[in-house]
Amino acid sequence: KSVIYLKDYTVPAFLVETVDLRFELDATATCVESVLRMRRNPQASPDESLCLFGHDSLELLSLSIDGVDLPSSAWLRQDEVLRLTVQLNETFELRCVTKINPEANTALEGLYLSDGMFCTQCEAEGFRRITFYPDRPDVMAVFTTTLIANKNEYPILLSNGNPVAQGSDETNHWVTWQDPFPKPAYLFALVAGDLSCAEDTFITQSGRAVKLQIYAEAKDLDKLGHAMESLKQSMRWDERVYGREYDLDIYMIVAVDFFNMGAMENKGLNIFNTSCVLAHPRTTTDAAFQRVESVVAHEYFHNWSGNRVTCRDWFQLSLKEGFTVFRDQCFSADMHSAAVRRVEDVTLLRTAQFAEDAGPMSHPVRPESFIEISNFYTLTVYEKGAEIVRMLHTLLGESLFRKGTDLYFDRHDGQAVTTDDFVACMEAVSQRDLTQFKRWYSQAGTPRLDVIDDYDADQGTYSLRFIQSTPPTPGQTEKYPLHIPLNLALFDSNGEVIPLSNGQSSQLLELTNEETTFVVEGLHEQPIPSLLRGFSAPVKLFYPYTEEQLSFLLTYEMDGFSRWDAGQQLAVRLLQARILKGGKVEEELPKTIVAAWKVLLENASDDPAMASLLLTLPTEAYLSEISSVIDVDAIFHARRTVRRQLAQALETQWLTLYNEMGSEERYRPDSSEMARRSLKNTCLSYLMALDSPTYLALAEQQFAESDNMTEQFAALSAVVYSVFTDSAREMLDEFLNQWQHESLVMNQWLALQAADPKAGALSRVKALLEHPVYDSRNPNKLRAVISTFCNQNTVNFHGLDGEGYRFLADKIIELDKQNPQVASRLLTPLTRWKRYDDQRQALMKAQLQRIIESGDLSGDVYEVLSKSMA
Ligand code: B3K
Ligand code: ZN
Repeated sequence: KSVIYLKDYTVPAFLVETVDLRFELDATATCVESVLRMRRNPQASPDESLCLFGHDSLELLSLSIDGVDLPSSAWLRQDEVLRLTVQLNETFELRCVTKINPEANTALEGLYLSDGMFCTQCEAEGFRRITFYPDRPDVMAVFTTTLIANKNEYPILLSNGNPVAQGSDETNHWVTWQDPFPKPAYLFALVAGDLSCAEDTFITQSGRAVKLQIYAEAKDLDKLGHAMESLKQSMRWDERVYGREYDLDIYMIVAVDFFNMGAMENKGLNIFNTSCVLAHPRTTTDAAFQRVESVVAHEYFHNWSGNRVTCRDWFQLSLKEGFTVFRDQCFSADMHSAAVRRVEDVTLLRTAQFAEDAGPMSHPVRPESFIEISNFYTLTVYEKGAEIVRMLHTLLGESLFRKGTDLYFDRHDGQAVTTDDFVACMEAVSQRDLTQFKRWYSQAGTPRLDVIDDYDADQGTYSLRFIQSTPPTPGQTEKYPLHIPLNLALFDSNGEVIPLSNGQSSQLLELTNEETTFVVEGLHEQPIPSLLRGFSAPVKLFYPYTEEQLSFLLTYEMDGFSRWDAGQQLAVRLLQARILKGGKVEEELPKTIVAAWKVLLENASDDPAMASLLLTLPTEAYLSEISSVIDVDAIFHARRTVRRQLAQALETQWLTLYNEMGSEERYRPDSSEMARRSLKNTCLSYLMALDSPTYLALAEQQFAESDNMTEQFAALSAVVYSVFTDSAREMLDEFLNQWQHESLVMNQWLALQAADPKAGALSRVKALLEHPVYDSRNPNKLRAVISTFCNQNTVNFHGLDGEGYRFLADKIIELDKQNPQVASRLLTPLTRWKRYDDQRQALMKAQLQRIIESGDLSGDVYEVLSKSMA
């Protein structure tokens, strides 16, 4: 298995001007004809031969150049590469015919069948499973695609761009699509099937009408309204905030049930996992509504950040992903509460991305090498990449940042570029030197920032000393100081902010050295610092806050993130102390915590969405990430005990708030109603921690009476996680009965049971795998059961009999043959073995070893395994 390096990049030897594709669609034998107008790249060396990529599964039927058939001696085919050995002109036409079997394609990459309909997934390297092609993102061409299929079985035929011709005979029909914008092959898509569609129109800022279509199976037609609204909002937002207008006459989204990830931004024809597009109040939780909104926006924003300007090579993936995540984060922040969205984004980063960056797969946002690029669609490339763009935004300010993106889109429209090109635009508009800043792209690992302060009462001076360091990561032992923007505020003892030297209430410090000292003069008392407001840089901050200071910030800080974080750190203190004692500590809760939570509860209705976050204890995942050795049982019990004690100590308050948040109104999916439901359900889950039949009755009532999935499912979850196992069983059965025909609801039903921490979880999970609603070919189902069990049901997955680990290894070995991408993802929890005690380490390593020895592994699984065993 060979390693590909960024340093080996060379320009393509040949360019493609136009591609004409013709698909005769058939479930088991699809014939693909491609005609490429090619020319030698004047920038490449003139004696390079033509290389096309093609997967082993391609059957090559014929190859010709300028109308002349080539004999098989005219090429060499080896390891995905077809090298032409004949002499070529400056320009020529290459015609290639291949045969493929979509039905046998279980990897769900290239052309495959999802519930009987044809669809494609080409990013990153799926196009080479369709035909031989210079499948690399810096080869951009104009595509024309003709689809031919049986007209009864596949009445809808879609591809990128605009439909330009069609026709039919007795049995078949055909449609030709043309995409005028040159694009890399990874943005190609086609769909053929029996689909229904919701339609709308969007008038762009320049007055053009764009037809919007969202396709799904007929039974799901009533679940498309939210995605349509989200799409229109995204289009408007990108015009307003980035000045970007949509460029084709039609924008299509298709929902498919079999999909390896969330969605794909193919030009003019997005293909979505049903879970990221379908939404209806009866069947979809508020969280899923929000996910639909943000994924629709994300894929739409790619039309400029990704499609019009794309990546030169896959090492630049964060150029489009980091930037687009930043854009979708800002969009959601504008649509809802900016503080809430920031807290959610930081939570994901600090738990999952920090854990990735501390593990064996740690890599820079712009990686140096890979074996399988699919393994690099990571939280680091996406989420840390978005933080880098956010820091640029912070450093330059709103208006210069916008000038920078304008320049970027203008300068590079129609090109395939690098993260350096992106930063160069920011440098050009700001006249700043961002050379050091670019280390964020090349240096892996989470920086640590230690802060030591000192107050000199006689002089009235306060100094802050910042010391930064980054721990070594695989392949990168030496680390250099980063350019860290740190947003600082100081408070006096009355809770007022102290104006800083810039006359403002907060100041942006730029820490560029290993050590930086910042001094404030003319103070009358020792200030309380709020460091890293808004989480202005993706670092681990260490400052010895006292409990009083944290309570103080929880009360007075108006930066939403920092206020929330103060509350979390207060809880972290308590939880960590108990984790050290094994978790099952019954001593009384400290008064500071109870008092803080009481105030939060009393003021909760001012901002219910934020209150719900403030009142939620740090997750097991976060507590694990910040542990030196992860003690799964202690973490679980500590968290559970503190929850119960908080429920006990403030029982009346929880109940009052629960009732206050209850509503007689009909369901609405807007922000304020979502916030209300979120807070209401947080209260319910605390009340259920009391194991009292009174609250069981309350949950049962909510389950029975709610007219929406958010409340129904929250009630079900609360009961499933409670001690009332008989009631849980009944409710689960009732829920199954009610929703068994809704595949997405069944995913939730499966996931909820897979996460149930009660003893015996593994055998329950194994039973779920035999359940009729389960389907081992469907990635959503695999994730719902296997991934949920291994990532969320920590006490059972990490059971000391090692059976959880064995189970996962068995599944990986089985799944790697079917779908390597999903198999490689599922492997993650085992790769984190170094974080656990010796006994678990040994058990985990034994299973990794067993996977290695199981035989012929995919590049995907092999890469992750070998790196985690190194
Ligand atoms: N660009 C796609 C991800 C493709 C993953 C390929 N293994 C979705 C997105 O980030 O928008
Ligand atoms: Zn993306």
